[in-house]
Amino acid sequence: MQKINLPDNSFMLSKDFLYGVATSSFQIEGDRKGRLDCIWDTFCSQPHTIEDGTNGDIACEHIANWKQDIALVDSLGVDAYRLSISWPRVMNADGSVNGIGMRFYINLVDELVSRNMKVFVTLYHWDLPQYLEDEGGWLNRKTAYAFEKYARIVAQALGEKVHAYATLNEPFCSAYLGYETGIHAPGKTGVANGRKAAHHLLLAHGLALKSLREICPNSLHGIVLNFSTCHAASNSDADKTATKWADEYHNQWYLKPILDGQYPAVIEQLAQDERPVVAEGDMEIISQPIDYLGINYYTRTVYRADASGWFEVVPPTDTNLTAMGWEITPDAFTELLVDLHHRYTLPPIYITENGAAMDDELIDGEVLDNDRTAYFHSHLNAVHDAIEKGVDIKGYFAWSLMDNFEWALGYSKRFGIVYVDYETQKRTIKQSGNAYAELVKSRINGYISGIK
Ligand code: IFM
Repeated sequence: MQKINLPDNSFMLSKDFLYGVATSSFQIEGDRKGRLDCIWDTFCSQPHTIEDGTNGDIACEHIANWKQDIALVDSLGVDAYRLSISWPRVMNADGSVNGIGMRFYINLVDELVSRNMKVFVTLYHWDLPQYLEDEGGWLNRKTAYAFEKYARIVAQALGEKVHAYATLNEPFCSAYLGYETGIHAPGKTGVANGRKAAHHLLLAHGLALKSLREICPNSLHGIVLNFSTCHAASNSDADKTATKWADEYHNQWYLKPILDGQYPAVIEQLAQDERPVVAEGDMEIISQPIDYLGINYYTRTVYRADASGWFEVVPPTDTNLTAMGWEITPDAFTELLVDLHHRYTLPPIYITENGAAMDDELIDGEVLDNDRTAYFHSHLNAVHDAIEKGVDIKGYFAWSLMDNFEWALGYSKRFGIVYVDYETQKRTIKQSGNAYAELVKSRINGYISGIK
């Protein structure tokens, strides 16, 4: 069996380093009847939005199978589970609480705590209630205040049983894919829309953070951002400048306001009517201190300058790709982490997502996904290298616990370390899941550099 190995003296082989697995509500829960509609329900019902024409109505039937699923997580020996709350499952349109929905998450958190696992809760992993989208969604500043209210209610219900709250998962995807390119729900387009949505998401983060901290002062509070290392296609000044713009537009746009209280310089490249309206005090709300930063990483992106000098993506020519067509670039992961460490005064970091979709086959009850195990091996070693270079990384979550609804690609891509047969809902731990569990279980108590 392919293994995941780390250097003998690695901090990541001590129990001071946290390992977990991650999921999100819409991608696994199913039970659409138990909640209000969200923007992904609407998006999935429109023609040509989802590659395989599917939706989240059933998904992994996690609402029905949650007890077995949590037992499965526990059987991997991990320290933590990262889940997200479905806003339309816990809140009614009139602002009252959906008691059954909230009870589901209270039970889930209690079960995890009783099994000695740390709970990482993300409040928003893209499933905006449709009734809020009907009022403009993230283009409406009021949505940020609705989010604050929702965050308060969840924090009051789950309290400090939650080890770490994250306000948002990957606001880049919500804003850019959802409101700028339209390939994600709600399918809106335009630079002005994308930037406006991003600003309101960041505002929502800041407003909620303040409330979360008040209600649960002993939990950790942060945000989860995704990054793709930006590489220039050539050494030409034009390509290098375009790549810098791309990095600022896609990566730093979300981090710099939080850590430095300002948008990156690329904002000056936008026409006035494409820039977000920043009200007085917004940047102070957005830039409150966070206790940790969640980083999601999958691959790098190569850019070149287009005819106008703006950036465009150069598709990979490499053949070392995942089933998503994403290049496998662990060195770029270390580079990203070290670069962020040098640019900013970072809080402690958790790698909140990392993993790969591969063309899995279930044969004789087994999935021998050596390719995914190799991906975890190289990327965990990339995290080790970043730690050695001084980056304060406290933990790592594999994406994902189990195969699930991969957004605009439906169920055609499998990211799980557990295989899901969608006909029977049978779960089978893949070879990569066993390798991950073995790594997790091989750790020692305490950490003495150089000695394992
Ligand atoms: O499945 C997604 C997840 O919801 C957010 N981060 C990236 C994953 C893989 O595309």
